[in-house]
Amino acid sequence: MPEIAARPYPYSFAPAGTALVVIDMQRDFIERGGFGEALGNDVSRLAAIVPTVRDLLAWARGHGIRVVHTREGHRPDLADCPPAKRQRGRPALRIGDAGPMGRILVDGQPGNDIVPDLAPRSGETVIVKPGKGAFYATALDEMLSSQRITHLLLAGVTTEVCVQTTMREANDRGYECLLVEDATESYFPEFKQATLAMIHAQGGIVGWTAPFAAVRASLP
Ligand code: TIU
Repeated sequence: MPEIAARPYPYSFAPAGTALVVIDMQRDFIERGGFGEALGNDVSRLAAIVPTVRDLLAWARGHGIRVVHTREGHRPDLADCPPAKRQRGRPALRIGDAGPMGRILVDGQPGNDIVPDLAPRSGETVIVKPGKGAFYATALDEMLSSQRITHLLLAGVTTEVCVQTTMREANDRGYECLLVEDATESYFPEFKQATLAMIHAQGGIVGWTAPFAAVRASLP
């Protein structure tokens, strides 16, 4: 069984039972004029991980590891967007408002697209999710369990919001989860570091973390 040199201890996985889940690498969070900037964030830090996520995707595809992409996006009628989420933060541009990349955080709008370098390939699953966690109000769990997936490698943005929420949801559902350290990023570097630490603390209370180099080295 391949093994990744991970924290807090080595992570074993069978490629056929493993999926790479790339969370929300969409223009809304990575480019100017989207939801991330509307919330008051400096979005420039997030683009730096795109080359690593691209290499991670190539590695997974090359080894037959199933790939799942997620996007945080709402229906055009916003029926799946709780008013509390839309009001939160009192931003100048709210979910559903017209912005420079189309309606903010709405499925089908240009801003909701995954960045071109990481575009899903045919045969890969794309989950559009209304919440921070990718299991909430989606068919992700049913899809993974029907494919007998037991292990998840996670990447994407932002580390402490949608990535950590998804990883905790997955952990509670019994998946063995590893977060790829340099394939995830936050608007707040200190939150990223704290998230990595809290995931692998207490003997891996939420799961494992490892850099992409260690993931790649597990399957040459
Ligand atoms: N604001 C923030 O850090 N993140 C989100 O709103 N969504 C995701 O993390 N995808």
